[in-house]
Amino acid sequence: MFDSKLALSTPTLNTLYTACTRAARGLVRDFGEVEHLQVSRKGPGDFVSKADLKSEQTIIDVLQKATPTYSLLVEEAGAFEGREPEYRWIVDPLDGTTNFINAIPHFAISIGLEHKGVMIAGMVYDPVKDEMFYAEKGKGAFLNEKRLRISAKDSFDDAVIGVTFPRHDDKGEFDFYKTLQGVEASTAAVRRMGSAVLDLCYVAAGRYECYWSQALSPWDMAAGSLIVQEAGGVVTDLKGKDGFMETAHILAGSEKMHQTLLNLIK
Ligand code: 2AM
Ligand code: CA
Repeated sequence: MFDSKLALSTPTLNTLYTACTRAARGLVRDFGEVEHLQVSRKGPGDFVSKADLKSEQTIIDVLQKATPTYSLLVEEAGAFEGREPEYRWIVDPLDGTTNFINAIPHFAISIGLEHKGVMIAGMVYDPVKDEMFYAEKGKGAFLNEKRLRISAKDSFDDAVIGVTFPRHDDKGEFDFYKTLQGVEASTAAVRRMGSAVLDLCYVAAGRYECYWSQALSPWDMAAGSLIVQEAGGVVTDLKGKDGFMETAHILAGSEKMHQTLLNLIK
C-alpha cells in the first residue's frame, strides 16, 4: 500500500500527495478495525465519524502548513477564509462513508484546488486499491503513473454507466427512477458503487462511459470533475450547462455518450 508514484511533480501535486497518503494511513487502520468488528460499543457510525474527523484534521494540517494563505472548504469542519481567498482547497476526507461503515472496501479521499472559481488541481486517493487519480489544469489526468483517457466506445448499447442514487428525501426537479429505467434499458449496465468521487475518476479512466447524480456537494465534485476534463471528458450539470458546482447535479462522460445520456435525462 502507498506505493503509488506521481507521473508529474509540481508543488501543488506534492502537497496533495502528502495530504492524501497521510490521511489514508489513518483511514486504512480504522477500516481494518471496522472489518474486524472491533468498533466501539457506540456502533460503527460513531467510530466512522471519528475516522472521518481524524482524516480531515490530517488534511487540514498538511494544507495549512503548505499554503497558509489559502481558503478551505471542508465537508465536516466547514469553510475557512484565508488571506488569499481566490485560492481555495475543497476537501472530502472520506467519501463512501456507508461503504466504510459496512466494511466494503470502496472509499476515497478527495481534494481539489480552485483558483477564482476554476478548478486547477485535484487528487482522489483510493487507499485500499492504492489508486491515486490526479490532474493539474492543462497537464492531463493520471492514475498512478499512467495517463488517463476517457472511453473511446461509441455505442450507447455497450456503455457502462455509474450513478449515485438520490437520498429518500430528495424531492428534486428530476425524475430519477424514470431516467434510471431508460438508462438500464438502453445500456450494457448501470453501476451504483457508493463513492461519487471514485465514480468520476472511473469515467476519467474509461471504466464507465458516463456518470450522473442529481444531488452532490462541492467536495464530491471538485477534484473528480477536473480529472474527467483533463482525461478528455465533458462535465456539465443535468441541463447541459456549466454550473454543476452550484446546481449540485452533474453529468460526466465522453462527448458522444454525455449527449446521449443528457437526452434521456431531459
Ligand atoms: P459521502 O460518502 O461523503 O456521504 C453515494 O451516496 C455517494 O454520494 C457518496 O459519495 C456520498 O458521499 C455522496 N453523496 C453526497 N451527497 C449525497 C446526496 N444528497 N444523496 C446521495 N448521495 C450523496
Ligand atoms: Ca462525499
